Amino acid sequence: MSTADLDIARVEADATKALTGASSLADLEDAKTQVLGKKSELSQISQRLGALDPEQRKEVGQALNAARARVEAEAAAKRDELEREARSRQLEAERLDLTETMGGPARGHLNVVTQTYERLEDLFVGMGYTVAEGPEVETDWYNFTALNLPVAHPARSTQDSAYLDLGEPESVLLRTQTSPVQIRLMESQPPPIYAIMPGRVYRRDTPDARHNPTFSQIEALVVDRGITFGDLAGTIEAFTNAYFGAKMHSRLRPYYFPFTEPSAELEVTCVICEGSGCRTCSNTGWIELGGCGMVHPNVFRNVGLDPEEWSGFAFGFGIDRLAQVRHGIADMRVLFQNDIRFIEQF
Ligand code: 2NL
Repeated sequence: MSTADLDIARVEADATKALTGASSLADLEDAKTQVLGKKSELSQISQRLGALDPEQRKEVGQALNAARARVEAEAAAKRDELEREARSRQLEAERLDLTETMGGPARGHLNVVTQTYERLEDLFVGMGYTVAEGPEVETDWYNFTALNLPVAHPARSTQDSAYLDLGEPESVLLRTQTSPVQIRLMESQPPPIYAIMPGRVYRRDTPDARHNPTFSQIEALVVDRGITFGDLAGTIEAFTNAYFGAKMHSRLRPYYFPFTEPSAELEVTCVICEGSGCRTCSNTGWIELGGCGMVHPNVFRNVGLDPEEWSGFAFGFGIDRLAQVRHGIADMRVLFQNDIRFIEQF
């Protein structure tokens, strides 16, 4: 075994080490030039072959070619490996996930009062009622006179109602209730009538926990033959069960409204204590929601209906108030302040 052989083994080992140590394709190119190029140790040994005798030249030459072939194979393998690594790094960096979605802009939702409108409409439509609408600017006739409100009634005062500077003084106003829509309905179509009128009404109230100058009201009107107070009470109980749940009940207590006779105040089981008595219901177990009664004969006469032939009932309550009671909202004013932290809860 010649010293040249030993040299070849050492040179091959060094070359292999230099190649496998390359950490990038550029590194590998440098290492290849260094271990396989013209100035490499392998090339230098080749150049010295001519000085050997033929026997030795053949032997060393073969060993040298074999070593160079292995080093070249090692370089090619290393190149493959580095290329694979570079490709997967690039793929990872440029990864495009076609299943990824952007979500889009956040969507809002209807205000809790609007949601209450819609639930009420759904509920009454489900009971066979139609939904009627009318103007928010009304005449004294539709808002008061036709409803049997005497001329001296306090609701007519400029302290309670918002009159417009239009026509005769105190003849046009922002409606203080939705009842004028009921008058218009009775004028425009013959009975039977089973209808609700939701809408905005206006009163010159100072805002507090239970009042706001602008609020929403819903009234129901039934006009048919042989309608009784029992129909009224049953309808209100059915509504209470449907809207609040089967555990909730209604009760009617004598009251006075000029447009109904007899009239009653409408109360439902306290949602907070479910009737056992608490601070919210002043220990009565009941919460006042609105009013109701049998349509006054004068109201029928005012729209040209014969009170001997037709009878009916009406009831009304505040929609904001209903939302307040149902959701246990302590102060009604938050319904109109549009604080996003409140609005988002519904
Ligand atoms: C309440 C009470 C009520 C009516 C509204 C009415 C309408 C006509 C005839 C007779 Cl056309 N009555 N509406 C009757 C009783 C009570 O509302 O506290 N609302 C907030």
